[in-house]
Formats: sequence, C-alpha cells, structure tokens
Amino acid sequence: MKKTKLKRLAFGGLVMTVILVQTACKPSDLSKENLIPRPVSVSATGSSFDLTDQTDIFIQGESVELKQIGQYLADKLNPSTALGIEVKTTVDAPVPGNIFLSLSGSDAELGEEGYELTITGKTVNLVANKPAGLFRGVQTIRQLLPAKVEMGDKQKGPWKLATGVIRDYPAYGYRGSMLDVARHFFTVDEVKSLIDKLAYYKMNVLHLHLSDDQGWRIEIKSWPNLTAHGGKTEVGGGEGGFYTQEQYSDIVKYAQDRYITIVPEIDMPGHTNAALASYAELNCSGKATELYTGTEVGFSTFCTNKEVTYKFIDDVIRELAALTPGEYLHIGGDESHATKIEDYIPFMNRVQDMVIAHGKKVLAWDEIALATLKPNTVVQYWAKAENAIKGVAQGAKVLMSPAQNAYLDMQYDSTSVFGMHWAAYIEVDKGYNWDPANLVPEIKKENIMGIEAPLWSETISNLKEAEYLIFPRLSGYAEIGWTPVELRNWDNYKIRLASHGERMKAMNINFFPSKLVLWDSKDKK
Ligand code: TNX
Repeated sequence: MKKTKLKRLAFGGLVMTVILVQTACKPSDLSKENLIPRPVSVSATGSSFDLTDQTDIFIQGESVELKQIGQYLADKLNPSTALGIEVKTTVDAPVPGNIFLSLSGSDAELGEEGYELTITGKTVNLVANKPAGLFRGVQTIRQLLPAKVEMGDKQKGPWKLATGVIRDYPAYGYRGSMLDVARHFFTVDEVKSLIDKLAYYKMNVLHLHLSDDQGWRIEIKSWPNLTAHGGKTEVGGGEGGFYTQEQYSDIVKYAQDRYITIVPEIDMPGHTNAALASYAELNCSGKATELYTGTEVGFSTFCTNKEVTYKFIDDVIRELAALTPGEYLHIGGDESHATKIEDYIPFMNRVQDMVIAHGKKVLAWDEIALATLKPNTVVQYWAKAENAIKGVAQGAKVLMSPAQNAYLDMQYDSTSVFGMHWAAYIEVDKGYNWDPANLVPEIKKENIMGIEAPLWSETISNLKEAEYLIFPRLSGYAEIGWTPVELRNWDNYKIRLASHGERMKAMNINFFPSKLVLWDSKDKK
C-alpha cells in the first residue's frame, strides 16, 4: 500500500517535472508565437528544435545571394547566442541539427516574397521561390526565438524554436515607409537603422523625400549648388546636410541587400525653395530666394514656363534614375498652391514623360490625378479621396497613405511630445484598425498597389525622436500590408505587439509605450 503511494508520489513528481521543464523550455506551440506580421497559415506540431553549438546554416548550392542571406541570419544570431553558427553549402536535403535555406521555384501561391518554414525536432527548413522570400522567412525565424536574441552581446539560452509549418506570403506587393530627410537631415547610419527595422517587419520599400523648401539632400553633379547651398540648413536653422551620390548608392545597396527598394522623391513644382535659393534662373523673377527654415507649405514654385526649368529637371531625373535600381521615381506634385492649375497640369504631364524617357515609372502625391496620368503612373493617396478616385478613373493604381490613418508624424494623443495633429491623433489602435481596400468605396483591392506610412520631419531632428513616432505604429502598417484582412484584428494584434516591446527594447528602439498595450515586463522565454 505504502509502496503504491510512493510510486504515485514519484509519478506525480515526474509529471510535475515534465510540466516544469516544458514551461521552462517554451516555446513548444508554434501557433501561440507572437509574429508580426501575422502569417497566412501556421500549423503547430507541439515540440521544439534546439539551436546548439553544433547548429549551422546550410544553403543549397553555391549561390552568392543565398550565402548572403545565410550570413545575414548568422550575423543576427551569433552575438547573442554565441553559438558560432556558420554558413555552409550542401547539395543534399537538410542535415539534422541545422537550418537549411533553399529555393524551390515552383510554389505559385508563395509568389515573389512568400516562404514555407518547416520546423521539426531535427531541422529548420526554409524554402521559397525567390531569395526575397527566404529573406522574409529569416525574419520569422528571428521572431520565433526569444526577444533577447536581438541583443548585441552574449545572452543565456536555451534557443528553441517551436515546431510546425508556416506558409506565408504578402497581401500587397508594396509595403513601405517614407522618411522626410529634407525638413531635418538624417545621416546615412540613421537611414540604415530604419532600413533594418523595416526589414524586421517584412516591409519592402523606403521612400526618401529628398528635397523640399528647407533643404536639397542629394548631390546632383550637373547642378552642384543644389547641395552646396540648398543643403546647408534645415527646419529651425540647423546645419542640414546632404548625401553624396556615393553615400546615396551605399544606402540603396544596403536596402537592396535587405530586399528593400529605395524610392527617391524630388518634390515639384512646389516645395522647391531650396532649389530656387540655389539657382536664380529657376525663378520667374530671375532672382534667387532666401534659404528657408520655417514650416509653412505651399509658397514656392518652379517657373513652369521657362525652358531652363525642364533642362534642370531632366538633368536631375537623369542622374537620379542612374542611381536608382528600383522602378519608381517620385515627383511629388503636392500642395503646389503657388502654381496656377493651368501651369500645374502641363508641367506634371511633361515631367511624367521625362521620367519615362529615363526608364522609370512615376509615383506622385494624389494631386497628380488632376493632370493626365501616363500609363503606369501611381497615385499616392494622402489627402483627397476625390483625387485618388480620379486616378482610379484614369486606370492608375493607388498607393495608400491616408494621413488620418497612416501618417507617422501625427501625434498619438494630445500629450505627445513630437508630431502634429492637423490630420488626426493616431493612437496605436487607430493606426492598425483600418483596411486599405475598405476605406474609400471607389478604391478596391485590385486598384491598390500597396501601403506606405510616411514620416514627415518638421518636429523631429534625430533617429531617437523619429523612433518615438515610428514605433510601435510601424509594425501595424507592416501587418496591414502583409496579412490578409480576415486574419487581422486589434485584440489579437495587441497581444502580439505587447511581446514585441521586449524585442524593440533589445533592439534599442525608443518606442512610444502606448497605454492601450499591456507591454510584457520581461522576456518570458
Ligand atoms: C503635408 S503629405 C505635406 C508635407 C508635410 C506634412 C506634414 C504631403 C504630400 N505634404 O509637406 O510635411 O503634411 O504632416
């Protein structure tokens, strides 16, 4: 009798130990992982894969591109895990104990950026049609590991991945953010830091607003005074700055290595004071303006009926197109209140042709729909739905950046230190809770190229201040762009976002700790 009791006790103890060990060794349920963006499909198999000092990343064949992706993952995992993960090549199937990256090329559903991640107790097997898909899948692997994997120095393991299968691909092909480097200048390293975060949330475009009234930020060799003079200041009178073409190409390459396209914008015919201050001949008066460090809009315009204006623009577009591997050049076109509409329309028509002549497609703010859109011109909806609808009526695709929902420079609430509120206060739930395809009845999913969340920089002057406005809203925009609408809801998202607080801290991101989210206080894994 006693013996049985003892046995029972021992058995009970064993069960307890198993439960405790399992809890300590979380995660074991892939479906409970807090991934952002939420994947299209997840099926869990209930156990886990261990990263150990025996684990390496194997890539299929000798592809330089796959090696780079493997190395990117190794570089993300090694500082914190200190497991000495190396990148190796193999022609065979996954080798037990390792991570395996390969291309299959024949899974139509996965498209350009989709991936399938199969994790068993033995292997982590990531497959995609294209390298871009592997790169997106690598972000999922990062997010499946404990938050402290993102720390820059050695952390305590274990490093476990829950087992199961994730099949995942984006709802929209264009998922981006924009940084205004004209109102305040941001350094190359600051831009790279933002690119890293976009990559983490599977975004694929960074639009750079390179010129405005307050500054010209990209070197144009044929018009050197644009940066020598026009780049010298910024909002508030600070010293401004600009990117040399070499530095700019470095940003483009850094983004490319992360499967992110840079879309450069030269805003015109308004928002051009920096250029007008640098070259007298671009003014109808023939006199150069003063540099401007305030925050008014709508007072400047190129002289649309002078030929030199078009010679200038052609040179700028030619040099910019040569620096741009992506398909789009952005020509602004917003708030040209100082340009008569009868001048604005032929101007925008002519400049579109110039972009096309240099082998690129046009992106422009929604006012461009007042002109005649060329084939492939995309309208970026920011303010007036009626403009975007005019674009759709002309057969154009729309990029969705409605200021009331998607402007990262809008304050969270009336207590926000940075930002403005002319369009709205955008708390984290409001930023998340909308569907691009269900906002304006006339703009349907098939009319939409994607989503972009712009950050204007009148009120912010460095990366930390920018981060306060960007995070945690960015991950919501990333999810809107990636995850099918049926899988998106705030109650589910806010729990996943809560666990990303630790991830953002590990990445040293200065995020706004919204009270709407019950942020995890420590790394639970
Ligand atoms: C409107 S959005 C602008 C920008 C300002 C922004 C501030 C757009 C196309 N034009 O010039 O920076 O508001 O929120």
